[in-house]
Amino acid sequence: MAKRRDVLKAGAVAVASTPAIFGGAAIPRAAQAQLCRPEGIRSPLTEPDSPPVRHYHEPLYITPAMSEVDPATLSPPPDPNRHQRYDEFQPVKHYVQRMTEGLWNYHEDLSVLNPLGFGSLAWMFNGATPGETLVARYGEPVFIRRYNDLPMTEDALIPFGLPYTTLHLHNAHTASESDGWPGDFVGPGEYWDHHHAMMYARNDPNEALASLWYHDHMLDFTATNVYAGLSAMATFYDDIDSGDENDPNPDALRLPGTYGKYDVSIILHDVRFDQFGNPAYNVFDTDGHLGDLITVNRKVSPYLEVEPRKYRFRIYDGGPSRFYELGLADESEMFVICNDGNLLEEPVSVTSIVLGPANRHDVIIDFSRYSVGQSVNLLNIMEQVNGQGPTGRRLEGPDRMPVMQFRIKPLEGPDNSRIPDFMRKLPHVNLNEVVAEREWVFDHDMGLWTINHEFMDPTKVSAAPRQGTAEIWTFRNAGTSWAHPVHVHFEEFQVLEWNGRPPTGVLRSRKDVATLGPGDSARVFYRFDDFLGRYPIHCHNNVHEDNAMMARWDIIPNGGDDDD
Ligand SMILES: [Cu+2]
Repeated sequence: MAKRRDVLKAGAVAVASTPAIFGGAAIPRAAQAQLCRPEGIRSPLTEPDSPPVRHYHEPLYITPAMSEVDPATLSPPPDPNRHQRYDEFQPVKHYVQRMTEGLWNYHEDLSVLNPLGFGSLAWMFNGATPGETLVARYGEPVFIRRYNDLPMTEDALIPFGLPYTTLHLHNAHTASESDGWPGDFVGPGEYWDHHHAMMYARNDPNEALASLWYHDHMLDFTATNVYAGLSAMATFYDDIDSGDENDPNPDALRLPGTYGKYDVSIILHDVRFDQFGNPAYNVFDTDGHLGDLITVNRKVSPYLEVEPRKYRFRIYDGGPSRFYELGLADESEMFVICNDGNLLEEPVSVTSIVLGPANRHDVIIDFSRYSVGQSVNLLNIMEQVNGQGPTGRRLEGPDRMPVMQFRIKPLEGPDNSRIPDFMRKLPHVNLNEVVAEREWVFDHDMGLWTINHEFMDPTKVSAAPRQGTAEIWTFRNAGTSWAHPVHVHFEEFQVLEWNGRPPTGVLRSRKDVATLGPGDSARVFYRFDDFLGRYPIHCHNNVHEDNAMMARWDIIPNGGDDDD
Protein backbone atom coordinates (compact mmCIF):
# COMPACT_ATOMS: atom_id res chain seq x y z
CA MET A 1 0.00 0.00 0.00
CA ALA A 2 1.39 3.41 -0.87
CA LYS A 3 2.47 5.42 2.14
CA ARG A 4 0.38 8.55 2.07
CA ARG A 5 3.31 10.87 2.68
CA ASP A 6 5.10 9.30 -0.31
CA VAL A 7 2.26 9.98 -2.68
CA LEU A 8 2.21 13.28 -4.50
CA LYS A 9 -0.76 15.30 -3.43
CA ALA A 10 -3.36 16.56 -5.80
CA GLY A 11 -3.17 20.27 -5.03
CA ALA A 12 0.50 20.68 -5.80
CA VAL A 13 0.25 18.44 -8.81
CA ALA A 14 -2.65 20.34 -10.29
CA VAL A 15 -0.76 23.60 -10.20
CA ALA A 16 2.55 22.25 -11.41
CA SER A 17 1.49 19.84 -14.12
CA THR A 18 -1.93 20.68 -15.41
CA PRO A 19 -1.94 22.17 -18.90
CA ALA A 20 -3.21 25.72 -19.03
CA ILE A 21 -6.52 24.78 -20.61
CA PHE A 22 -7.34 22.71 -17.57
CA GLY A 23 -6.06 24.92 -14.79
CA GLY A 24 -5.34 28.23 -16.44
CA ALA A 25 -7.37 31.27 -17.26
CA ALA A 26 -10.85 30.72 -18.58
CA ILE A 27 -11.78 32.22 -21.92
CA PRO A 28 -14.09 35.19 -21.35
CA ARG A 29 -17.63 34.75 -22.66
CA ALA A 30 -17.16 37.86 -24.82
CA ALA A 31 -14.13 36.29 -26.47
CA GLN A 32 -16.02 33.07 -27.12
CA ALA A 33 -18.70 35.03 -28.92
CA GLN A 34 -16.04 36.42 -31.24
CA LEU A 35 -14.71 32.99 -32.16
CA CYS A 36 -17.35 32.33 -34.81
CA ARG A 37 -15.68 32.25 -38.15
CA PRO A 38 -17.82 32.68 -41.25
CA GLU A 39 -17.77 28.95 -41.97
CA GLY A 40 -18.15 27.94 -38.34
CA ILE A 41 -21.36 29.54 -37.21
CA ARG A 42 -23.05 26.26 -36.28
CA SER A 43 -22.39 25.08 -32.77
CA PRO A 44 -23.57 22.28 -30.48
CA LEU A 45 -25.91 24.82 -28.95
CA THR A 46 -27.92 24.74 -32.18
CA GLU A 47 -28.10 20.92 -32.35
CA PRO A 48 -31.26 19.17 -31.13
CA ASP A 49 -30.93 17.45 -27.74
CA SER A 50 -31.00 13.67 -27.46
CA PRO A 51 -34.31 12.10 -26.38
CA PRO A 52 -34.58 11.88 -22.57
CA VAL A 53 -33.03 8.83 -20.90
CA ARG A 54 -32.88 7.49 -17.36
CA HIS A 55 -29.33 7.83 -16.05
CA TYR A 56 -27.66 4.88 -14.29
CA HIS A 57 -30.24 2.54 -15.82
CA GLU A 58 -28.06 0.35 -18.07
CA PRO A 59 -25.44 -2.05 -16.67
CA LEU A 60 -21.88 -1.29 -17.85
CA TYR A 61 -20.86 -3.44 -20.81
CA ILE A 62 -17.58 -5.09 -19.89
CA THR A 63 -15.81 -5.97 -23.12
CA PRO A 64 -14.60 -9.58 -23.28
CA ALA A 65 -11.08 -10.44 -24.41
CA MET A 66 -10.67 -11.40 -28.07
CA SER A 67 -11.05 -15.13 -28.75
CA GLU A 68 -8.21 -16.92 -30.53
CA VAL A 69 -8.72 -18.66 -33.84
CA ASP A 70 -6.78 -21.61 -35.30
CA PRO A 71 -4.30 -20.09 -37.78
CA ALA A 72 -4.94 -23.08 -40.10
CA THR A 73 -8.43 -21.65 -40.68
CA LEU A 74 -7.03 -18.41 -42.15
CA SER A 75 -7.50 -18.46 -45.91
CA PRO A 76 -5.31 -17.33 -47.49
CA PRO A 77 -2.67 -17.88 -44.78
CA PRO A 78 -0.68 -14.90 -43.43
CA ASP A 79 1.97 -13.64 -45.87
CA PRO A 80 5.26 -13.17 -43.97
CA ASN A 81 6.63 -11.07 -46.83
CA ARG A 82 4.28 -8.19 -46.20
CA HIS A 83 5.34 -7.71 -42.55
CA GLN A 84 8.60 -6.37 -41.16
CA ARG A 85 10.40 -8.84 -38.86
CA TYR A 86 7.60 -11.41 -39.11
CA ASP A 87 9.90 -14.42 -38.94
CA GLU A 88 11.63 -12.96 -35.89
CA PHE A 89 8.32 -12.36 -34.11
CA GLN A 90 6.13 -15.20 -35.37
CA PRO A 91 2.58 -14.83 -34.12
CA VAL A 92 1.50 -17.15 -31.32
CA LYS A 93 -2.02 -15.70 -31.04
CA HIS A 94 -4.33 -15.24 -34.02
CA TYR A 95 -7.60 -13.33 -34.16
CA VAL A 96 -10.26 -12.45 -36.73
CA GLN A 97 -12.54 -9.44 -36.57
CA ARG A 98 -15.43 -8.60 -38.86
CA MET A 99 -16.70 -5.04 -39.08
CA THR A 100 -20.44 -4.88 -39.69
CA GLU A 101 -23.36 -2.47 -39.48
CA GLY A 102 -26.13 -3.37 -37.06
CA LEU A 103 -28.07 -2.35 -33.97
CA TRP A 104 -26.46 -1.82 -30.57
CA ASN A 105 -28.35 -1.17 -27.34
CA TYR A 106 -26.85 2.11 -26.13
CA HIS A 107 -29.83 2.52 -23.80
CA GLU A 108 -33.23 0.88 -23.55
CA ASP A 109 -34.97 4.29 -23.68
CA LEU A 110 -33.28 5.01 -27.04
CA SER A 111 -33.50 1.49 -28.44
CA VAL A 112 -37.31 1.36 -28.23
CA LEU A 113 -37.59 4.49 -30.40
CA ASN A 114 -36.04 2.85 -33.46
CA PRO A 115 -38.48 1.75 -36.19
CA LEU A 116 -35.72 -0.51 -37.58
CA GLY A 117 -35.73 -2.71 -34.47
CA PHE A 118 -34.48 -2.62 -30.88
CA GLY A 119 -31.24 -0.70 -30.68
CA SER A 120 -29.30 2.20 -32.19
CA LEU A 121 -27.44 2.03 -35.51
CA ALA A 122 -23.78 1.18 -35.04
CA TRP A 123 -20.67 -0.04 -36.80
CA MET A 124 -19.25 -2.88 -34.77
CA PHE A 125 -16.49 -5.49 -34.46
CA ASN A 126 -17.81 -9.07 -34.28
CA GLY A 127 -21.25 -7.67 -33.42
CA ALA A 128 -20.31 -5.33 -30.57
CA THR A 129 -19.06 -1.84 -29.86
CA PRO A 130 -16.58 -1.39 -28.32
CA GLY A 131 -15.06 -4.46 -29.99
CA GLU A 132 -13.47 -7.20 -27.93
CA THR A 133 -10.35 -6.14 -26.04
CA LEU A 134 -6.99 -7.25 -27.38
CA VAL A 135 -5.51 -8.78 -24.21
CA ALA A 136 -1.89 -9.45 -25.10
CA ARG A 137 1.39 -10.23 -23.36
CA TYR A 138 4.93 -9.15 -24.11
CA GLY A 139 6.80 -11.95 -25.84
CA GLU A 140 3.63 -13.32 -27.47
CA PRO A 141 3.31 -11.79 -30.96
CA VAL A 142 -0.20 -11.27 -32.29
CA PHE A 143 -1.80 -11.55 -35.73
CA ILE A 144 -5.23 -9.99 -36.42
CA ARG A 145 -7.10 -10.30 -39.72
CA ARG A 146 -9.81 -7.67 -40.02
CA TYR A 147 -12.56 -8.04 -42.61
CA ASN A 148 -14.52 -5.01 -43.73
CA ASP A 149 -18.06 -6.42 -43.94
CA LEU A 150 -19.69 -3.00 -43.79
CA PRO A 151 -22.32 -2.25 -46.46
CA MET A 152 -21.33 -0.27 -49.53
CA THR A 153 -21.72 3.49 -49.11
CA GLU A 154 -25.04 3.58 -50.97
CA ASP A 155 -26.46 0.79 -48.76
CA ALA A 156 -25.16 1.99 -45.38
CA LEU A 157 -27.90 3.04 -42.96
CA ILE A 158 -25.63 5.29 -40.92
CA PRO A 159 -25.82 8.64 -42.75
CA PHE A 160 -22.29 9.78 -41.85
CA GLY A 161 -18.93 8.03 -42.08
CA LEU A 162 -17.41 6.18 -45.00
CA PRO A 163 -17.36 2.36 -44.97
CA TYR A 164 -13.65 2.23 -45.78
CA THR A 165 -11.49 1.42 -42.79
CA THR A 166 -7.94 1.20 -41.52
CA LEU A 167 -7.28 0.15 -37.94
CA HIS A 168 -4.68 1.81 -35.72
CA LEU A 169 -3.51 0.24 -32.46
CA HIS A 170 -2.92 3.51 -30.63
CA ASN A 171 0.52 3.78 -28.97
CA ALA A 172 1.70 0.34 -30.05
CA HIS A 173 5.29 0.00 -31.24
CA THR A 174 4.20 -1.41 -34.59
CA ALA A 175 5.61 -1.65 -38.10
CA SER A 176 4.11 0.87 -40.51
CA GLU A 177 2.18 -1.67 -42.58
CA SER A 178 0.30 -2.86 -39.48
CA ASP A 179 -0.07 0.54 -37.84
CA GLY A 180 -3.21 1.71 -39.62
CA TRP A 181 -1.69 4.38 -41.85
CA PRO A 182 -4.70 6.53 -42.87
CA GLY A 183 -4.13 5.73 -46.54
CA ASP A 184 -3.96 1.94 -45.99
CA PHE A 185 -7.73 1.61 -46.07
CA VAL A 186 -9.84 -1.30 -47.31
CA GLY A 187 -13.38 -1.25 -48.65
CA PRO A 188 -16.38 -3.50 -48.12
CA GLY A 189 -15.47 -7.11 -48.96
CA GLU A 190 -11.73 -6.64 -48.34
CA TYR A 191 -9.47 -7.40 -45.36
CA TRP A 192 -6.20 -6.18 -43.85
CA ASP A 193 -3.69 -8.16 -41.77
CA HIS A 194 -2.11 -6.66 -38.66
CA HIS A 195 1.01 -8.06 -37.01
CA HIS A 196 2.02 -6.82 -33.57
CA ALA A 197 5.47 -8.03 -32.50
CA MET A 198 4.74 -7.56 -28.76
CA MET A 199 8.35 -6.51 -28.24
CA TYR A 200 9.51 -3.80 -25.87
CA ALA A 201 10.88 -0.78 -27.75
CA ARG A 202 14.65 -1.28 -27.86
CA ASN A 203 14.08 -4.49 -25.84
CA ASP A 204 13.85 -2.34 -22.71
CA PRO A 205 11.21 -3.58 -20.19
CA ASN A 206 10.96 0.02 -18.95
CA GLU A 207 9.30 0.74 -22.32
CA ALA A 208 6.38 -1.62 -21.61
CA LEU A 209 2.93 -0.31 -22.53
CA ALA A 210 -0.16 -1.14 -20.53
CA SER A 211 -3.44 0.44 -21.75
CA LEU A 212 -3.88 0.93 -25.48
CA TRP A 213 -6.83 1.16 -27.82
CA TYR A 214 -7.58 0.46 -31.43
CA HIS A 215 -9.73 2.63 -33.65
CA ASP A 216 -10.47 3.38 -37.26
CA HIS A 217 -8.08 5.86 -38.90
CA MET A 218 -9.67 6.32 -42.33
CA LEU A 219 -8.23 9.37 -44.08
CA ASP A 220 -10.67 12.29 -43.62
CA PHE A 221 -13.32 10.04 -41.98
CA THR A 222 -11.82 8.99 -38.65
CA ALA A 223 -14.19 11.09 -36.54
CA THR A 224 -17.32 9.78 -38.20
CA ASN A 225 -16.19 6.15 -38.38
CA VAL A 226 -15.12 6.07 -34.74
CA TYR A 227 -18.31 7.90 -33.75
CA ALA A 228 -20.26 5.17 -35.58
CA GLY A 229 -18.63 2.63 -33.27
CA LEU A 230 -15.25 1.53 -34.63
CA SER A 231 -13.12 1.66 -31.48
CA ALA A 232 -12.12 -0.66 -28.67
CA MET A 233 -9.44 -1.26 -26.05
CA ALA A 234 -6.20 -3.24 -25.73
CA THR A 235 -4.41 -4.35 -22.57
CA PHE A 236 -0.77 -5.42 -22.55
CA TYR A 237 0.68 -7.40 -19.65
CA ASP A 238 4.18 -8.53 -18.76
CA ASP A 239 5.88 -10.14 -15.74
CA ILE A 240 5.77 -6.91 -13.70
CA ASP A 241 2.31 -5.62 -14.64
CA SER A 242 0.94 -9.13 -14.90
CA GLY A 243 -2.77 -8.65 -14.32
CA ASP A 244 -2.65 -11.08 -11.39
CA GLU A 245 -3.02 -9.55 -7.93
CA ASN A 246 -2.01 -12.91 -6.38
CA ASP A 247 1.10 -13.27 -8.56
CA PRO A 248 3.80 -15.11 -6.52
CA ASN A 249 6.57 -13.48 -8.61
CA PRO A 250 8.30 -11.09 -6.16
CA ASP A 251 8.77 -8.52 -8.99
CA ALA A 252 5.07 -8.46 -9.83
CA LEU A 253 3.24 -5.27 -8.86
CA ARG A 254 0.03 -7.11 -7.89
CA LEU A 255 -2.15 -4.23 -9.04
CA PRO A 256 -5.91 -4.92 -8.87
CA GLY A 257 -6.20 -7.69 -11.38
CA THR A 258 -7.91 -10.30 -13.42
CA TYR A 259 -8.94 -8.68 -16.66
CA GLY A 260 -12.63 -7.76 -16.73
CA LYS A 261 -13.17 -8.32 -12.98
CA TYR A 262 -11.05 -5.94 -10.94
CA ASP A 263 -9.12 -4.61 -13.96
CA VAL A 264 -11.79 -2.84 -16.01
CA SER A 265 -11.35 -0.78 -19.18
CA ILE A 266 -13.85 2.02 -19.77
CA ILE A 267 -13.92 4.16 -22.88
CA LEU A 268 -15.88 7.40 -23.02
CA HIS A 269 -17.66 8.59 -26.16
CA ASP A 270 -20.03 11.54 -26.00
CA VAL A 271 -22.90 10.96 -28.39
CA ARG A 272 -25.93 12.93 -29.56
CA PHE A 273 -28.94 10.82 -30.59
CA ASP A 274 -31.76 11.65 -33.00
CA GLN A 275 -35.49 11.15 -32.46
CA PHE A 276 -35.18 7.48 -33.53
CA GLY A 277 -32.43 6.79 -31.03
CA ASN A 278 -29.66 6.67 -33.65
CA PRO A 279 -26.36 8.56 -33.29
CA ALA A 280 -26.57 11.99 -34.97
CA TYR A 281 -23.58 13.86 -36.33
CA ASN A 282 -23.13 17.29 -37.90
CA VAL A 283 -20.56 16.91 -40.66
CA PHE A 284 -20.59 20.65 -41.39
CA ASP A 285 -19.09 21.75 -38.08
CA THR A 286 -15.34 21.50 -38.63
CA ASP A 287 -14.57 22.81 -35.12
CA GLY A 288 -15.50 19.48 -33.60
CA HIS A 289 -18.48 17.46 -32.50
CA LEU A 290 -19.97 17.33 -29.01
CA GLY A 291 -22.48 14.78 -27.80
CA ASP A 292 -24.90 15.67 -25.02
CA LEU A 293 -24.90 12.18 -23.46
CA ILE A 294 -21.77 10.44 -22.22
CA THR A 295 -21.49 6.78 -23.06
CA VAL A 296 -19.18 4.41 -21.22
CA ASN A 297 -18.33 1.34 -23.29
CA ARG A 298 -21.18 2.53 -25.54
CA LYS A 299 -23.80 2.46 -22.78
CA VAL A 300 -25.36 5.80 -21.86
CA SER A 301 -24.37 6.71 -18.25
CA PRO A 302 -24.38 3.09 -17.00
CA TYR A 303 -23.93 1.57 -13.54
CA LEU A 304 -21.44 -1.03 -12.31
CA GLU A 305 -21.77 -3.16 -9.20
CA VAL A 306 -18.45 -3.16 -7.34
CA GLU A 307 -17.15 -4.86 -4.21
CA PRO A 308 -15.82 -2.78 -1.29
CA ARG A 309 -12.19 -3.21 -2.42
CA LYS A 310 -9.64 -1.81 -4.90
CA TYR A 311 -10.28 -1.70 -8.64
CA ARG A 312 -8.08 -0.64 -11.54
CA PHE A 313 -9.99 1.40 -14.10
CA ARG A 314 -8.34 2.13 -17.43
CA ILE A 315 -10.19 5.29 -18.48
CA TYR A 316 -10.03 6.36 -22.14
CA ASP A 317 -11.29 9.50 -23.84
CA GLY A 318 -12.52 8.05 -27.14
CA GLY A 319 -13.36 11.44 -28.66
CA PRO A 320 -14.12 12.87 -31.09
CA SER A 321 -13.78 16.33 -29.50
CA ARG A 322 -14.75 16.32 -25.83
CA PHE A 323 -12.40 17.03 -22.92
CA TYR A 324 -13.24 15.77 -19.44
CA GLU A 325 -12.46 16.42 -15.83
CA LEU A 326 -13.71 13.33 -14.02
CA GLY A 327 -14.23 12.96 -10.31
CA LEU A 328 -16.34 11.04 -7.85
CA ALA A 329 -19.36 12.98 -6.58
CA ASP A 330 -18.03 12.91 -3.01
CA GLU A 331 -14.63 14.17 -4.26
CA SER A 332 -12.87 11.21 -2.70
CA GLU A 333 -9.38 10.06 -3.54
CA MET A 334 -8.19 8.13 -6.59
CA PHE A 335 -4.65 7.03 -7.40
CA VAL A 336 -3.38 7.65 -10.92
CA ILE A 337 -0.98 4.84 -11.85
CA CYS A 338 -0.72 5.36 -15.62
CA ASN A 339 -0.70 8.37 -17.93
CA ASP A 340 -1.66 7.60 -21.54
CA GLY A 341 -1.62 3.96 -20.59
CA ASN A 342 1.97 3.84 -19.36
CA LEU A 343 2.90 3.11 -15.76
CA LEU A 344 4.20 6.06 -13.76
CA GLU A 345 7.14 5.66 -11.43
CA GLU A 346 4.92 6.44 -8.45
CA PRO A 347 1.15 6.63 -7.91
CA VAL A 348 -0.29 10.14 -7.77
CA SER A 349 -3.18 10.89 -5.42
CA VAL A 350 -5.91 13.02 -7.03
CA THR A 351 -9.56 13.88 -6.60
CA SER A 352 -10.12 14.38 -10.32
CA ILE A 353 -8.43 13.54 -13.61
CA VAL A 354 -8.33 15.55 -16.82
CA LEU A 355 -8.49 13.91 -20.21
CA GLY A 356 -8.38 15.28 -23.74
CA PRO A 357 -9.34 13.19 -26.76
CA ALA A 358 -7.21 10.00 -26.80
CA ASN A 359 -5.69 10.65 -23.35
CA ARG A 360 -5.89 7.76 -20.91
CA HIS A 361 -5.43 7.50 -17.18
CA ASP A 362 -5.36 4.26 -15.23
CA VAL A 363 -6.67 4.91 -11.73
CA ILE A 364 -7.10 2.75 -8.67
CA ILE A 365 -10.29 3.45 -6.73
CA ASP A 366 -10.64 1.85 -3.31
CA PHE A 367 -14.34 1.27 -2.63
CA SER A 368 -13.66 -0.18 0.85
CA ARG A 369 -14.53 3.27 2.21
CA TYR A 370 -18.19 2.60 1.28
CA SER A 371 -20.75 0.22 2.78
CA VAL A 372 -22.76 -2.36 0.92
CA GLY A 373 -25.86 -0.75 -0.59
CA GLN A 374 -24.23 2.67 -1.02
CA SER A 375 -23.56 4.15 -4.45
CA VAL A 376 -21.22 6.84 -5.74
CA ASN A 377 -21.40 8.60 -9.10
CA LEU A 378 -18.58 9.49 -11.48
CA LEU A 379 -19.19 12.95 -12.97
CA ASN A 380 -17.72 15.20 -15.65
CA ILE A 381 -17.15 18.75 -14.40
CA MET A 382 -15.38 20.18 -17.49
CA GLU A 383 -17.37 22.89 -19.25
CA GLN A 384 -17.18 22.74 -23.04
CA VAL A 385 -19.59 24.55 -25.34
CA ASN A 386 -18.11 23.79 -28.76
CA GLY A 387 -15.71 21.41 -30.44
CA GLN A 388 -12.76 23.78 -30.25
CA GLY A 389 -11.93 22.93 -26.66
CA PRO A 390 -12.95 23.48 -23.04
CA THR A 391 -13.76 26.93 -21.69
CA GLY A 392 -11.59 26.47 -18.58
CA ARG A 393 -14.62 26.65 -16.29
CA ARG A 394 -15.94 23.89 -14.07
CA LEU A 395 -19.54 22.72 -14.07
CA GLU A 396 -21.33 23.02 -10.74
CA GLY A 397 -24.16 21.13 -9.05
CA PRO A 398 -26.81 19.79 -11.44
CA ASP A 399 -24.84 20.97 -14.50
CA ARG A 400 -22.23 18.28 -13.85
CA MET A 401 -22.61 15.55 -16.48
CA PRO A 402 -23.43 11.98 -15.36
CA VAL A 403 -20.77 9.50 -16.50
CA MET A 404 -21.45 6.32 -14.51
CA GLN A 405 -22.50 5.00 -11.11
CA PHE A 406 -20.73 2.54 -8.84
CA ARG A 407 -23.03 0.45 -6.61
CA ILE A 408 -21.42 -1.32 -3.69
CA LYS A 409 -22.21 -5.04 -3.33
CA PRO A 410 -20.84 -7.55 -0.79
CA LEU A 411 -17.17 -8.55 -0.89
CA GLU A 412 -16.58 -11.90 -2.59
CA GLY A 413 -13.13 -12.64 -1.17
CA PRO A 414 -9.92 -11.11 0.17
CA ASP A 415 -8.40 -8.13 -1.67
CA ASN A 416 -4.73 -9.02 -2.12
CA SER A 417 -4.08 -6.19 -4.58
CA ARG A 418 -1.71 -3.34 -3.79
CA ILE A 419 -1.03 0.29 -4.57
CA PRO A 420 2.77 0.01 -4.80
CA ASP A 421 5.11 2.81 -3.73
CA PHE A 422 7.09 2.35 -6.95
CA MET A 423 6.00 0.90 -10.28
CA ARG A 424 8.19 1.16 -13.37
CA LYS A 425 11.29 3.24 -13.97
CA LEU A 426 11.09 5.80 -16.78
CA PRO A 427 13.44 4.97 -19.66
CA HIS A 428 16.68 6.93 -19.56
CA VAL A 429 16.72 10.15 -21.61
CA ASN A 430 20.15 10.61 -23.17
CA LEU A 431 20.27 14.03 -24.83
CA ASN A 432 23.63 13.12 -26.39
CA GLU A 433 21.70 10.89 -28.82
CA VAL A 434 19.76 13.86 -30.19
CA VAL A 435 20.63 14.58 -33.82
CA ALA A 436 17.84 17.03 -34.75
CA GLU A 437 15.20 19.35 -33.33
CA ARG A 438 11.88 19.97 -35.05
CA GLU A 439 8.91 22.21 -34.35
CA TRP A 440 5.33 21.34 -35.24
CA VAL A 441 2.94 24.29 -35.14
CA PHE A 442 -0.78 23.57 -34.84
CA ASP A 443 -2.93 26.37 -36.21
CA HIS A 444 -5.98 27.35 -38.25
CA ASP A 445 -5.27 28.75 -41.71
CA MET A 446 -7.28 29.17 -44.88
CA GLY A 447 -10.46 27.89 -43.24
CA LEU A 448 -9.07 24.54 -42.10
CA TRP A 449 -6.72 23.10 -39.50
CA THR A 450 -3.02 23.00 -40.31
CA ILE A 451 0.33 21.71 -39.08
CA ASN A 452 3.22 24.02 -39.94
CA HIS A 453 0.66 25.95 -42.02
CA GLU A 454 0.05 23.03 -44.38
CA PHE A 455 -2.89 20.71 -44.99
CA MET A 456 -2.53 16.93 -44.82
CA ASP A 457 -0.89 15.57 -47.97
CA PRO A 458 -0.23 11.83 -47.69
CA THR A 459 2.39 12.03 -50.47
CA LYS A 460 4.48 14.65 -48.70
CA VAL A 461 7.10 13.53 -46.16
CA SER A 462 7.39 16.32 -43.61
CA ALA A 463 10.15 14.72 -41.54
CA ALA A 464 12.40 11.72 -42.05
CA PRO A 465 14.25 10.74 -38.88
CA ARG A 466 16.89 8.06 -39.25
CA GLN A 467 16.44 4.75 -37.51
CA GLY A 468 18.52 4.47 -34.36
CA THR A 469 18.59 8.20 -33.64
CA ALA A 470 16.86 10.51 -31.19
CA GLU A 471 15.30 13.93 -31.76
CA ILE A 472 13.66 16.69 -29.77
CA TRP A 473 10.26 17.70 -31.10
CA THR A 474 8.37 20.80 -30.00
CA PHE A 475 4.61 20.91 -30.40
CA ARG A 476 3.16 24.42 -30.33
CA ASN A 477 -0.47 25.48 -30.36
CA ALA A 478 -0.58 28.79 -32.21
CA GLY A 479 -4.28 29.31 -31.53
CA THR A 480 -5.83 31.65 -29.00
CA SER A 481 -9.01 29.75 -28.23
CA TRP A 482 -8.81 26.10 -29.25
CA ALA A 483 -7.18 22.98 -27.86
CA HIS A 484 -5.25 20.34 -29.77
CA PRO A 485 -4.39 16.91 -28.38
CA VAL A 486 -1.25 16.16 -30.40
CA HIS A 487 -0.57 12.51 -31.15
CA VAL A 488 2.39 10.89 -32.89
CA HIS A 489 2.24 7.27 -33.99
CA PHE A 490 4.85 4.56 -33.34
CA GLU A 491 6.66 5.97 -30.33
CA GLU A 492 5.70 7.66 -27.13
CA PHE A 493 7.63 10.62 -25.80
CA GLN A 494 8.93 11.95 -22.53
CA VAL A 495 8.23 15.59 -21.79
CA LEU A 496 11.36 17.70 -21.35
CA GLU A 497 9.52 20.99 -20.89
CA TRP A 498 5.87 21.96 -20.77
CA ASN A 499 5.46 25.69 -21.35
CA GLY A 500 9.13 26.01 -20.47
CA ARG A 501 8.93 24.12 -17.18
CA PRO A 502 10.05 20.58 -16.38
CA PRO A 503 7.14 18.14 -15.91
CA THR A 504 5.89 16.97 -12.52
CA GLY A 505 3.15 14.64 -11.31
CA VAL A 506 1.31 12.69 -13.97
CA LEU A 507 3.09 14.64 -16.75
CA ARG A 508 6.39 13.08 -15.66
CA SER A 509 5.67 9.98 -17.66
CA ARG A 510 5.78 8.36 -21.05
CA LYS A 511 2.99 9.91 -23.08
CA ASP A 512 1.53 9.60 -26.56
CA VAL A 513 -0.84 12.59 -26.56
CA ALA A 514 0.26 16.14 -25.69
CA THR A 515 -2.94 18.01 -24.94
CA LEU A 516 -2.18 21.63 -25.76
CA GLY A 517 -4.39 24.51 -24.75
CA PRO A 518 -4.23 27.93 -26.42
CA GLY A 519 -0.61 29.08 -26.64
CA ASP A 520 0.79 25.94 -25.01
CA SER A 521 3.96 24.26 -26.12
CA ALA A 522 5.57 20.95 -25.21
CA ARG A 523 9.20 20.02 -25.85
CA VAL A 524 9.60 16.27 -25.93
CA PHE A 525 12.18 13.52 -26.50
CA TYR A 526 11.76 10.85 -29.18
CA ARG A 527 13.72 7.81 -30.32
CA PHE A 528 13.18 5.92 -33.58
CA ASP A 529 14.06 2.24 -33.56
CA ASP A 530 13.04 -1.28 -34.51
CA PHE A 531 10.83 -0.60 -37.58
CA LEU A 532 10.78 1.54 -40.73
CA GLY A 533 8.06 3.26 -42.69
CA ARG A 534 5.51 6.02 -42.76
CA TYR A 535 3.61 7.32 -39.75
CA PRO A 536 1.31 10.29 -39.05
CA ILE A 537 1.48 13.13 -36.57
CA HIS A 538 -1.95 14.63 -36.04
CA CYS A 539 -4.40 16.36 -33.77
CA HIS A 540 -6.55 13.78 -31.96
CA ASN A 541 -9.58 16.01 -31.95
CA ASN A 542 -10.74 13.67 -34.73
CA VAL A 543 -12.65 16.46 -36.46
CA HIS A 544 -9.52 18.63 -36.72
CA GLU A 545 -7.59 15.58 -37.90
CA ASP A 546 -10.17 14.89 -40.63
CA ASN A 547 -10.05 18.54 -41.68
CA ALA A 548 -6.39 18.44 -42.64
CA MET A 549 -4.57 18.65 -39.26
CA MET A 550 -2.20 15.80 -39.97
CA ALA A 551 1.27 15.34 -41.47
CA ARG A 552 3.30 12.37 -42.61
CA TRP A 553 6.74 11.53 -41.31
CA ASP A 554 8.86 8.50 -42.19
CA ILE A 555 11.50 6.50 -40.35
CA ILE A 556 14.26 5.90 -42.87
CA PRO A 557 17.25 3.54 -42.71
CA ASN A 558 20.29 5.04 -41.09
CA GLY A 559 22.56 6.03 -43.96
CA GLY A 560 19.57 6.52 -46.25
CA ASP A 561 18.64 9.72 -48.05
CA ASP A 562 17.09 12.40 -45.91
CA ASP A 563 14.67 14.56 -47.83
CA ASP A 564 14.00 17.35 -45.39
CU1 LIG B 1 -7.02 20.03 -32.91
